[in-house]
Amino acid sequence: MKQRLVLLVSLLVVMGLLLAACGTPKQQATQAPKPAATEAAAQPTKAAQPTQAPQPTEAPKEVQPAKEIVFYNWSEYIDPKVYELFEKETGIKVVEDNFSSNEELLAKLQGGATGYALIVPSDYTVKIMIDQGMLAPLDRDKIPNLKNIAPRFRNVYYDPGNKYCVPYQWGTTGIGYLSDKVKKPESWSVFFDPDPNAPWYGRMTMLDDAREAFAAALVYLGYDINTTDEKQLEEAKQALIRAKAALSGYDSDTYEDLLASGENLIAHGWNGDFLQAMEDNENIAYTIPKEGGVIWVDNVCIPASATPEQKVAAEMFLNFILRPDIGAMISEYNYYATPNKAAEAKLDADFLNDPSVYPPKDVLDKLQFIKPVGKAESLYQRMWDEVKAAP
Ligand code: N2P
Repeated sequence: MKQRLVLLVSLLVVMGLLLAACGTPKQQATQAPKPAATEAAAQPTKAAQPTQAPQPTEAPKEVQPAKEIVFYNWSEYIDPKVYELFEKETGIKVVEDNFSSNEELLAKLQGGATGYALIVPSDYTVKIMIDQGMLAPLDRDKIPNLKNIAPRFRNVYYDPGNKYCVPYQWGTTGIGYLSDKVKKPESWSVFFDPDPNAPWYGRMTMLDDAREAFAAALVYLGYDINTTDEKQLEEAKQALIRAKAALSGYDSDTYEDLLASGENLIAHGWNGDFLQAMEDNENIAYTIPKEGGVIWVDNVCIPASATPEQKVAAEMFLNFILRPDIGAMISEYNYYATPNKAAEAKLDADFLNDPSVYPPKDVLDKLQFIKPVGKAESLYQRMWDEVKAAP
């Protein structure tokens, strides 16, 4: 085992040297005077405020990292301690702003919002953003810890070779419930064929998320969750409107807390959020109904609108969160599975064996990825608006 590791490490070193040798002269010229990330980290203020005026004979100046960056993220998705540790090491402050759905993130950036150095789109949204030129390609030399990513997260359809994004966490969408008050919902019918006499009628939430809500309805109806067939979508819309009468609301941020407090009894949501809430209420349980559900991979990417200074700082942050210890810290906080192989090695066996985090094969086989649907994107949006507007 150890021997294999040594072999792997030497292989990586050799590959790294080869890659470095392949760099263009220009890259080499700018890289040569660059201090290693940790050195820069040790002297953030010195690096940020050069005291000497640059001499004309000096090599071209490195872009200095921004002193503060904004991370546009899902709520409760990262341990705030990660920001503290990063700031201690680099002097760079990370400020977090939150969004609640991929569509919100996309609309915000398409609307011209700037100032974000890092964003966290899911798989299908990464593809949409790359196709629309909304992401900045990563400078892989600045993110050597990319080597920690497990091979199966490297050649993903939405970003082959991780050219634009770092896989962050992955998970599933299913149903959370209070096991002391409700028997395990085996089917999505709990939402789409709701029993008005059940104690959970009116005490359920669904994600405030067009693609996730339609995916739940479509999978219940036995259709492809990425269908572009208008009739099927219309049927799904009707199912969502039927469910609406049994909901206390749509919620993607606090649904797990409303379950933990006992205010709600059943919620459509993401596995890790329910597991987090188990800390407050041990009766919370998570299940994927017999019809199946959604599987997704979230990714940290740099928007094309980031300034060079923000991009350099963002890449330092990406390299930081890819460290095995930080990757493990993130999963220990948010209870989502990590695509970081080196971080996984640091996680408890209990976590790695939890079927709510790592679904067994028979469940995995029933999960589908949400995919970009092209022109039908606006159809989904219009129908979702109609669901939201329905009485
Ligand atoms: C974290 C939300 C998980 C993101 N609160 C789902 N893509």
